[in-house]
Amino acid sequence: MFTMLKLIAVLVLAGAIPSYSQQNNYITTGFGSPVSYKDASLTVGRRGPLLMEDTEFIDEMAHFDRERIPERVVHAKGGGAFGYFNVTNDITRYCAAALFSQVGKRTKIAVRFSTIGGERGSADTRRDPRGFAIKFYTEEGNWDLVGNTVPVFFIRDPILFPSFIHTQKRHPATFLHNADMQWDAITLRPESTHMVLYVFSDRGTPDGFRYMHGYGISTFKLVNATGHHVFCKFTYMTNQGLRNLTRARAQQLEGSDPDYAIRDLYQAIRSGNYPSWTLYIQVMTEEQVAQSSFNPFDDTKLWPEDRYPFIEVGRLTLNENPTNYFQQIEQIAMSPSRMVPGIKPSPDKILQGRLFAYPDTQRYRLGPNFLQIPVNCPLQDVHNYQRDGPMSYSNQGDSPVYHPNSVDSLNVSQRATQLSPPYSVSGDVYKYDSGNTEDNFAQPRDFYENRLDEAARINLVDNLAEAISAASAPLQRRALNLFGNVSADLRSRLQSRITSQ
Ligand code: HEM
Ligand SMILES: *[C@@H]1O[C@H](CO)[C@@H](O)[C@H](O)[C@H]1NC(C)=O
Ligand SMILES: *[C@@H]1O[C@H](CO)[C@@H](O)[C@H](O)[C@H]1NC(C)=O
Ligand SMILES: *[C@@H]1O[C@H](CO)[C@@H](O)[C@H](O)[C@H]1NC(C)=O
Ligand SMILES: *[C@@H]1O[C@H](CO)[C@@H](O)[C@H](O)[C@H]1NC(C)=O
Ligand SMILES: CC(=O)N[C@H]1CO[C@H](CO)[C@@H](O)[C@@H]1O
Repeated sequence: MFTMLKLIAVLVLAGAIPSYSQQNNYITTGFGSPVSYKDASLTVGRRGPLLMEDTEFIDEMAHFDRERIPERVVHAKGGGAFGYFNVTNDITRYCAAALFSQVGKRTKIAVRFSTIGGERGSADTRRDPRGFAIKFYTEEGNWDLVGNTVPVFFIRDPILFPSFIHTQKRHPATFLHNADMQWDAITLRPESTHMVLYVFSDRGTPDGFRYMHGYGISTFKLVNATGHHVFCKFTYMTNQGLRNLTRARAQQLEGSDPDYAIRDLYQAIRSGNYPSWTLYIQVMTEEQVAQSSFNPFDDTKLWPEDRYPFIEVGRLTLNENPTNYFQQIEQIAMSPSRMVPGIKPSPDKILQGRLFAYPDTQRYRLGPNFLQIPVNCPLQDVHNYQRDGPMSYSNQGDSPVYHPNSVDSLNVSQRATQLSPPYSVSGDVYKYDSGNTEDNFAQPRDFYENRLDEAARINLVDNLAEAISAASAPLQRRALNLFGNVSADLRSRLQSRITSQ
């Protein structure tokens, strides 16, 4: 990786680590000393026992004992690649972020695709939204666009996230997936209806990672060079076309080829068949926010494209496979809190909760110095007053450890200050439960009636009926009530397919 090479070059120049005048070609311990024999441990006689003094054995075994880091609490199974982003349209009237400054400008990117609910060894083709996260290595720091492949989210308040995820994971007693937990939570929180319809449509079983769109879902704020802002949603559409698996095929692949999507991506890139996506923004001014009939900061809602048209920004191309999965994909840390000058958070409650959750879990999953891992390193030097902690690798030498100081000549960037203009907020501090106070069904109804054709409706009903049938009778009735609020037609089709209610 280029960042790794740069880091090593810098350290070598600074005299921090010795440079090797010649490469060796023998096997070593972790501390670099040549191993005497690799295929046997040190024993007293032919039949053992082993000796404590076999430091080569202990070096090998003790490292092995610590090979696993915690898997991601969500999005544990995934694959990824590297590539570049190329600006194709000028959006500087909305956003002053350096990566958008010029048509034709290229920025290195890393992408990680994932399923959400399953463990790290689970099958790629299980019904689920997919994660689709992009890290842009810009000249003003790393910007992470952490999206999913369906355009809406199942809740609009982040405090419900841990509970909702628990219903997608395993039952505490049986360690089995449990349809009652899932349908209990879904029917008690009707704001989940919109996402549930997407996930049980064909969009819930995409054909690998290359044939899906990506959506930032959470609403952000873009600031332009004169300090004016708009609110924004990000969408990146596949140039390969949307493709999905039938339910039967997806279920078959769960058994026969659980790594189907990871393999497909790797092979496509290896054969020079580089997948690409076109990045768009939708924008809303403060006036449009004030006049909107729905809350633009509600992650269960789409911004209708007839009123908020897609504005092209550029093209994302993946042309480089990882050379070391653990170092480049497992250890990559994506977070919506990683923004660059010109991109800011909006009041979106889900986003505000996410700003805390990702770096928090990454400090736990990878350790507090996870930003020093090469794949997470920015292109430019880091200058701050954070020091030490486990595994600190680039500890900024002898530069001052406090601010303000009279020693270094660093100051904040005027550009970053100008692109962070003050804004006002007001309101009564309160726990506002929006489960039933906002419209939960108009957009799901539009999805069912207008966005799906009849063939897609048939698949949706089929997929939903199978899943609801696995729940107990009272929950089946609640699910029918829920979908009856979307459409009487959907309810009656489901009713005829669910036998035990
Ligand atoms: C309250 C809402 C949410 C919370 C608390 C939350 C929390 C998390 C956490 C803790 C991780 C693991 C990160 C890691 O270990 O590195 C994660 C991963 C992820 N989340 Fe969320 N999430 C939320 C909503 C969303 C939404 C709305 C999206 C899509 C727009 C999303 C997309 C992703 C993706 C793509 C990943 C995987 C990133 C990767 O590939 O490393 N999440 N989320
Ligand atoms: C980047 O986009 C510009 C503008 O559309 C185009 O002229 C150029 O060929 C593109 N470059 C690459 C490497 O895709
Ligand atoms: C920033 O946006 C405002 C409001 O739309 C506009 O008047 C101004 O010209 C924009 N600035 C730049 C540098 O594009
Ligand atoms: C740092 O920048 C701020 C704002 O541009 C300025 O007011 C301040 O004097 C600068 N401080 C130093 C030590 O240069
Ligand atoms: C939906 O409509 C039914 C009436 O058929 C009602 O009883 C129910 O509470 C509504 N809401 C939900 C979330 O199911
Ligand atoms: C919505 C959609 O594109 N559905 C397609 C999913 O894949 C099956 C099998 O290829 C098609 O028949 C559907 O049209």
